[in-house]
Amino acid sequence: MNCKLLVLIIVVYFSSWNSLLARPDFLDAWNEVYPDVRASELGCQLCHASRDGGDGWNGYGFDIRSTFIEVFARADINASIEFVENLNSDQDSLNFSNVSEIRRGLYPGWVDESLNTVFFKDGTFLLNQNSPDQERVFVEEQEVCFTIISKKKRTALICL
Ligand SMILES: [Ca+2]
Repeated sequence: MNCKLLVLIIVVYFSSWNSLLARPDFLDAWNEVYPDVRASELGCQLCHASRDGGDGWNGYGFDIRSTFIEVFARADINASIEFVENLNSDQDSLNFSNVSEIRRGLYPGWVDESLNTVFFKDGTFLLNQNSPDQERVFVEEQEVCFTIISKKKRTALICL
């Protein structure tokens, strides 16, 4: 076998292997930041459009990806995850932050019905994409929320 061909095969093999390892590493990091929350049940689709991960992210995944590359120079995925907590990455109409959705057991990257945008590495995007799960674990656009204030001046957000 030609030596250059052998080197090429080895490089392709290990670069593929590394990219396969990267995705579970990112999901593990996410689970470290938010242990025991329902959103992790989505696996790769917490952030990616496809069940198998890869190119194509929901707004939340793309915000994390952009932060990871542009703010933290690919050095700190945990910090990147925390950095986007206060964004409304899925653009839900109630403006719930990512961390607010995560704490409510909702998916921070998906809204109800086919109102989602999927973003790709090359800067293109697809509008009006379906969420990956039909269960009610994302903000419903018709959801009604209001704030109540107790006699002790404590506030709570109630959503119906
Ligand atoms: Ca949101």
